[in-house]
Amino acid sequence: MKKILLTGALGQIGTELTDKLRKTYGTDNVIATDIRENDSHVVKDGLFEILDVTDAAAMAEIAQKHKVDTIIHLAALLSATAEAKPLLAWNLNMGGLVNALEVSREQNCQFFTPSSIGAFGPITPKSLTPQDTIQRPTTMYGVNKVAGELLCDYYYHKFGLDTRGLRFPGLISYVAPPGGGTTDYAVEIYYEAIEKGSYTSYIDKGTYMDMMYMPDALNAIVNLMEADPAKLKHRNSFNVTAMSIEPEMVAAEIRKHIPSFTLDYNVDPVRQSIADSWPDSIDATAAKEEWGFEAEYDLEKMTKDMLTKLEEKKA
Ligand code: VAH
Repeated sequence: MKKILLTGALGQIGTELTDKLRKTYGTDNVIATDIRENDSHVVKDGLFEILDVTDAAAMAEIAQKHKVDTIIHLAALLSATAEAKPLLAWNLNMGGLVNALEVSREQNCQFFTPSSIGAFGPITPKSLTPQDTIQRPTTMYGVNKVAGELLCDYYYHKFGLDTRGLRFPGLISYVAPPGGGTTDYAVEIYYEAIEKGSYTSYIDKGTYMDMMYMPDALNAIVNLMEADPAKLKHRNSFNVTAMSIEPEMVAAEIRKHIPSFTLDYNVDPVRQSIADSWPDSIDATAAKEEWGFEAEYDLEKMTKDMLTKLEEKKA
């Protein structure tokens, strides 16, 4: 039975992944950690430890104390925050990753950390971006993600560490709001459709980006980690996606449920320039062929579920 240390457990992915891992592997086999604590189910419903991932000794101590055999490292600053605080992003995103890889190596843990479509840049082919292609990102977040992919590959080839990772698109969830991302508009639009019946997007119309509903992202993490290693030709950077969308498409889908919904724009040049440097769509063939990746939710099914669940939360 796996014994999992999860960093960044109070973040957008971590909040829901903690629940899924506890249900899948048993509550006592998941040690959720984050730099602070709160009164959420993540802290109250199972094992939780405060951990600053830049503190290598503290991470090693928690891993040893709980005798973990798997580390899922999520703690990181996202693209927009990283662009505003590039040196902090480098220190946290890369320092935290090196610490998690070293603890995994020293304690022979299976390892997962997410990459992102942000690992691609403006000279990458923008449509159906291949699994293996040029990566010259122009953001600090993208530099962190490319370096992270290469570092995780290095730990696999050099030390035999079982490292695995996914290039996530924008993730959409009704549970924990994102923070500091470029794709956050695709979450905010649903919340504000329910709250105000309108949304002002900081990303311009016609700006296509890959997105995925959180349940599909959580399944992808567990399925990749459970995949037969003999079938993996790639390790730390599988392209995964469910849809390539732009704001007007989301608005049209919302109007099927809230006919009066209105969308207008106040474009944020910083996050727009980040979005413009990313692919319009990526090719997930390798993930499908090597470990059976499939997304269950398209825009229509996700929109129906998001609006239903947000209405329930509001009630
Ligand atoms: C961000 N949500 O916007 C993250 C993600 C592909 C986007 O990496 O920074």
